[in-house]
Amino acid sequence: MVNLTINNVKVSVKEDTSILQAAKQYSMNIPTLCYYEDLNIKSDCRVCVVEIDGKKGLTSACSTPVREGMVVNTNSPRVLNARKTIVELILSNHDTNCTTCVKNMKCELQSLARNLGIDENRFPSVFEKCDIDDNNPAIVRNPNLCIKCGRCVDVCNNVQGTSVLAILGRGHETRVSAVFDEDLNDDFCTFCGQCASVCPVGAITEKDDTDLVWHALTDPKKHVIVQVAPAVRVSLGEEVNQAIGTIVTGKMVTAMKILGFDQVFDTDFTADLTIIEEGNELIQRVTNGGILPMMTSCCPGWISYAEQRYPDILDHISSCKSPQQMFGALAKSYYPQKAGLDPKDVFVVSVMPCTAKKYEAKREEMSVDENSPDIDVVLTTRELGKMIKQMGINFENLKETPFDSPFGITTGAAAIFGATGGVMEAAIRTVYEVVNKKPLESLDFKELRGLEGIKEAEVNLGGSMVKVAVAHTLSMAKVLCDQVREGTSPYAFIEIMTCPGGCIGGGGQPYGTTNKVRQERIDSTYRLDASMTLRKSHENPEVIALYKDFLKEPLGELSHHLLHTHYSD
Ligand code: HC1
Ligand code: SF4
Repeated sequence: MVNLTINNVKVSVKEDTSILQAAKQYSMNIPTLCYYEDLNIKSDCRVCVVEIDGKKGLTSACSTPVREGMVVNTNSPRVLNARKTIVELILSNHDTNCTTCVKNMKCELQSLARNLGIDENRFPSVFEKCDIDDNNPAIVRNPNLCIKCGRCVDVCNNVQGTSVLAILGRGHETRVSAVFDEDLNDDFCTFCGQCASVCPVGAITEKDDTDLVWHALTDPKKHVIVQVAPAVRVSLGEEVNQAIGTIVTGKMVTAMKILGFDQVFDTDFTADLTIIEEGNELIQRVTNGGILPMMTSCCPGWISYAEQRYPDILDHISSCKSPQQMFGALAKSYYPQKAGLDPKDVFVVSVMPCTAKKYEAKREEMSVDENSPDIDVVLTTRELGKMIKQMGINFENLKETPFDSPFGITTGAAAIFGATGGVMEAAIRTVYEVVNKKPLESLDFKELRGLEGIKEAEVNLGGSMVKVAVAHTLSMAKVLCDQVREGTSPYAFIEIMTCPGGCIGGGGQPYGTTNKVRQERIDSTYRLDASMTLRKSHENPEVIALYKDFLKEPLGELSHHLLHTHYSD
């Protein structure tokens, strides 16, 4: 242990702890801007400077390890003046029209300026307005708000390994941009939104579609239905002042009824359906000598990545549409038929933890009727939080309401879709029982759970041991994709999710997502699974009824038409 003094408090911390972390452990928060837990230390912005006794200059707390006997002052007049000067200089080259900024009240720069008491800027403005990049369906990049902290570049390069964003130019010309100063587009961006998730200001955000939904909700001709993804119920609470990981399913449904949705359905239903279709596809590939390993297809960030960088392995990807899109296809075919509605009047909204789902919904293949998309609008968890606040709903006091039928009964297998490894675990629960014709002894595949980058398991299918693997983040996906490309992959089935932790860590989730937060959301996900009576997708009675009444059989003609697609370069 290392003993030192921070602000007259004697502290004792492990070796190699930074001054920033040491202070935090003792409840003293040093302000930061370029620093983000779990990302690389950049030490660029110098907002976290502190004064160390005996040292002439100021020191960055994020990058300096503690030393025995150190005496640190995190708030001396010299420190405060330096911090204030740094922030004023940033503000002098920033669009300071805070009230119209998408991150108003959620902006780290804004709260830093407030905490430092900056009422007026001593430096003249050198701000010059430039174009906003909002040409893609998922992400808006507003360079006018960028403070060049480099967090987005770090997550894009080092977590995702995609290197779409870069810091270009020098001096006054320094800017964060997509490579070659291009707009973000699907030639190279996967729309995972991890950049938006870590941006401290409003420079990269999801495209805000809340107005489209308000508009539909007030249109008397529209029958507006909504589906909610598995990962939203364990994170939405953070948007409405609940503790991290609070499971808010019932209150969330009530809130959406108050917002005016005619029916509130559960994406978990089509997650169960995906397992039936995808599980049968796997069994068919294994028994008919089809292309293996099969790879999951529910994550649109991963699909984009594969199309851009691994076009030669696209036939490994399952032909199943994602649960979001299976829902959309049924919502514009089976549902209006059952509810006696004209499909043209049905307006379908999704609430997803994901920015890439906005892009997925607009892909050409995702329309039963080629003139209109199956999903009309995709909102992120953050956007739903915003609508709840706009409506003035006191979330905490809401009563709980169950999801509506016929897409309302779900299983524990679907509940875990939002955590890395969850889709694989759900698939194994079904495939094992279908192939081996006996119940699985333990439903919990602990080796597939948690934040390890790549996880593996072995399953006995019809007497032979089959290997499966799970990867999250695109840099981990790359490891498994290279094996598939080289023909050395030892696996029969691979799950890939783009975002760290899976969808619970999606680019549309509440701000402040760190590994600690991801783990809490994951724990809630498995708690939810364990609490459910039904925990296997093939036991979902509404899914069984859907096959009986409408689809007839897994991988049948109607399933192929509605629930499957294929990807090509
Ligand atoms: Fe996901 Fe999925 S798990 S992709 O992360 O397969 O977004 O939550 O809805 O579609 O079910 C997202 C989450 C989500 C789909 C499912
Ligand atoms: Fe979206 Fe989930 Fe994929 Fe992230 S992991 S891109 S949240 S589907």
